[in-house]
Amino acid sequence: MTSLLEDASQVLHNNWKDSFTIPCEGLYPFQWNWDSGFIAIGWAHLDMERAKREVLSLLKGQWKNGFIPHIVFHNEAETYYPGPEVHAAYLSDQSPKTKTSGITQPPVLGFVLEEIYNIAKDKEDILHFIDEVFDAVYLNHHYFYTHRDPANEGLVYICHNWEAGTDNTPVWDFIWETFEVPNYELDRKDTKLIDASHRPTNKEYQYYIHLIELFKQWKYDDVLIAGGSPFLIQDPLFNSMLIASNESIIRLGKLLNRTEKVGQLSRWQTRAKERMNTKLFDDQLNAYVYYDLRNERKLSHVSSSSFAPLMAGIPTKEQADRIVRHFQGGRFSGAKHENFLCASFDPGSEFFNSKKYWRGPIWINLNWIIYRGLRRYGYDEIADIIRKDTLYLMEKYGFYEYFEPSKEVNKSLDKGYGGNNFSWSAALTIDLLT
Ligand code: 9WN
Repeated sequence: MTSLLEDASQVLHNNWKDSFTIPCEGLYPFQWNWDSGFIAIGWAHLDMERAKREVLSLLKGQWKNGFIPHIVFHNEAETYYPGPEVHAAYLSDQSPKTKTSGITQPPVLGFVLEEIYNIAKDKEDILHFIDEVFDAVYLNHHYFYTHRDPANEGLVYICHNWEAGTDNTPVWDFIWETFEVPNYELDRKDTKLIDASHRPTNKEYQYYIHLIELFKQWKYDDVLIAGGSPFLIQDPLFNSMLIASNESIIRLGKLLNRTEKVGQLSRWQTRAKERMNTKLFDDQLNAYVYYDLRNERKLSHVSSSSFAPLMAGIPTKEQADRIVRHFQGGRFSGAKHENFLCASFDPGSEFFNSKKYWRGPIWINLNWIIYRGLRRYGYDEIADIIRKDTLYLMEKYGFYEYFEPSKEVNKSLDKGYGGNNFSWSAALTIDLLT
């Protein structure tokens, strides 16, 4: 093992809590939905039984209607806000006994299962496991297409910025300016644990909490949320993850002879891919953008989420060629390739901030998603740059949560941003190295 691989493996071992992996000691002390997916890929390389446990633990939080929450509170911890009592998922008649939040995150589980299948040496054993969890993942996709697509158009909505996974992307600024919020008493812990200037502001947290308070009033009823939530977005990353997961469970379903479910998934899939291209591809920006259902408008901004459709095979070759220009002397690479790939928000925008969370810094899961997408379309050279940049940042700073994109600024830094020993940074490094 190289030492980077050993160090990455150590991070996962340290963050393992008996049956699941926390994203980061202190900062994120519970099980998170999409984190656990990326983490399971890392475990699959090291210890297949742990990869399976990770997935089973996440599914313990699944609701009766198929919904999978963004946090599962298996354990108690005082270092995170908002905890289970703020989310109060028990208000919904769909929630399980296990404490959870009442909002979700990008649905990566379907393609994670296929990744695990591909990594596994004992195919029979892993297929047996996938057989066990297949219906739960199918039910989750069924939930999305029957509860999160009120106009029945093939794209699903998210109702909270935490559902996007990209919590404070500047795109949400344009939603916050559409409504007022009361002044909630916040009990933030994150800003005491790491540099507060790298985190969202208190004003932004007022919006985050306000949405949760509304959903609680509505007992997390999807019809009321779709009818009243001021945040109702078709997000290109979220829909791409669902489409990539559909594709994977269609393939796995065929191996398992789940003919009827494969048929239904394929119908959702065809419509979803078409709609991504007719509704979310922006011809001027050469990228996928966001649609604000509440205010019926496109939010035309380019973030790293705009490139995620590559991984799900959504763009035509011509669209993909146009997307790739952002990395070849375009705004993300910089004209002279002065940036590491891939910033989380358009570095040429006035809203870009290279240090602040999802407003600019590089995130390793998005790099991995974009790397996979570029490989899928045969852009091997540029995919290789993303892989090299990712491994360079890990090697130089360690497994931080996010990183500075500017090569010049990086020269004077000795660490990354946000939490350290962050699980998905380690897990996906393992995958890129093996
Ligand atoms: C809210 C756990 C999560 C990631 C998100 C990331 C951050 C949480 C927070 O941490 O969000 O879910 O409290 O800031 O934005 O993508 O899943 O690592």
